[in-house]
Amino acid sequence: PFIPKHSVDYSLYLVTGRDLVPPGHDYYHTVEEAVKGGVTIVQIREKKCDTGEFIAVAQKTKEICHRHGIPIIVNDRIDVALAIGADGVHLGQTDMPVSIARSLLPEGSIIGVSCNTPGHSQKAREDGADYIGIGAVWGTQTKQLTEPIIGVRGVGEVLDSGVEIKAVAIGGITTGNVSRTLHGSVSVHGKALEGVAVVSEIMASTTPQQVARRLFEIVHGYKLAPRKHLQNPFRTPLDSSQNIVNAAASLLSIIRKSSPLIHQITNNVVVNQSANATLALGASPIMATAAAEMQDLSQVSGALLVNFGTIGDVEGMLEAGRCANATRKPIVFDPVAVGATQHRRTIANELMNAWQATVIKGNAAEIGALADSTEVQSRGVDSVGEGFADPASMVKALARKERCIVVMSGPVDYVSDGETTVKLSNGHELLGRITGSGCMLGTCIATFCAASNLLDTTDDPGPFRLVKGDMIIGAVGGILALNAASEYAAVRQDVRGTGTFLPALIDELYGMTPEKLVSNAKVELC
Ligand code: 3NM
Ligand code: MG
Repeated sequence: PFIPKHSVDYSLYLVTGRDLVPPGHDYYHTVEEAVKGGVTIVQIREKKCDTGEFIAVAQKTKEICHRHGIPIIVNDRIDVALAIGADGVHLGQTDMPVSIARSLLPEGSIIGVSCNTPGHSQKAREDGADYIGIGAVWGTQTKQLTEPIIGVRGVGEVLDSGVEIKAVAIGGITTGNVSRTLHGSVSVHGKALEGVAVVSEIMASTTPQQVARRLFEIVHGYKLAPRKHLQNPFRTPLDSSQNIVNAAASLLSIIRKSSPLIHQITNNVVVNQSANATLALGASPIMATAAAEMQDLSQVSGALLVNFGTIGDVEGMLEAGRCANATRKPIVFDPVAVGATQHRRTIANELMNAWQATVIKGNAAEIGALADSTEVQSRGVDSVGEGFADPASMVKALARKERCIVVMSGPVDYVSDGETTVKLSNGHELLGRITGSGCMLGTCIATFCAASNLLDTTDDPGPFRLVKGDMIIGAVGGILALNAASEYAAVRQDVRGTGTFLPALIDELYGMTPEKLVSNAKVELC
């Protein structure tokens, strides 16, 4: 083989499809343009033509690739790979076994295997494959699929079983979802993709070079800084709790000054109180649920809250999140009672496949369910208390897995971005005695995250950053606000029980100041 195996770059893997090339465009020109745009490896895939034609097309494609210093892989056909001196082969689950292909091919040949399940990737690793192609991650028109679409979370599971093998995802990947694909496709052990494989996005394009360049930039940017979708280059140093508290408290002034629109899809138990909490903080609520209006709303809103307490319009939730990611608005996801029913687990999975949450907020039972923890059994909406031997590590691990901020609320609240973990111990016990205080917490966090996003005035934050501001600061701000308000409300003369506590809580959010937030804060770095 022309390219040494160890130096192969899987960042942008083009799989060919001659039949997809648009009328008036030439296949070889498309491949060459794509390579110039940044394709790092090509697989020639011909499902319909005779062997003679396959060899002729593969030979010419190889010349283009090698002229540009990148490897060429042949789909399925060992004979064609041998005939043209390809750098390797790509094998499907029903193609020749890896060991036989290995014995027939020259030493140093690259062998890739298509994988759809953790079992496939485990076997590919045992068989000594060099890389795996995991798919289909999204729906695709290019190939008649014989296995289910697995979504980004499914890719994460397949990655987990093939730990040492390089992996790309394939199936329906476009410039629009590549960022989501990379961010979402991560195993619990933190293994990520080496790159993405595309067919139609490049082959069917009339501007293959531009499309390839765009894809490459996103993949490359992501690989340089896999968690960068959360990172503000001007971010607050997170090395002292006082820094964090001060930065979080100052966001309240931004909220009051800019009055961001907070788009909330929430459950019908709490719509009214959540909207009032938003107004009390100085922001504007809009409680819209129809999918058809999400695109327009995402243009004008400052943040999105998706709380699926009474799971209504899932289409609206899916579309709202997609639009929020596209317009770089923070998304707070509140997976109410996610562990309680299979339906909720399925919908949570579907939502998290479709978009990248900025903050996931839940009580111990919900966070435990998302983390697949057996330590805490979900009991519907009622949290069972902290419940974890080491809550800080659990929250941090989930933040790493989901690549977002995770907030676990309870008598003590934990917040982590996967690196920094903060513990907040203020708040009043009455919060746990009224309905919807957790939902209001989601609202407060979304409001503070909107302010943090506004604070960052970077014009073009690059294709891989999904939000602009410092979201851990936003999350801490939202928690501090509700906790401090509860403490002030609980000691008021006019509060005689849970019924009078709720309006008092709204009053105290209304009367909140940055100074009060700072003075009530009990924040520690874990
Ligand atoms: N293999 P597009 S999906 C060739 O799931 C191929 O293994 C798949 O084409 C798998 O980028 C696929 O146009 C087609 O969606 C991908
Ligand atoms: Mg095959």
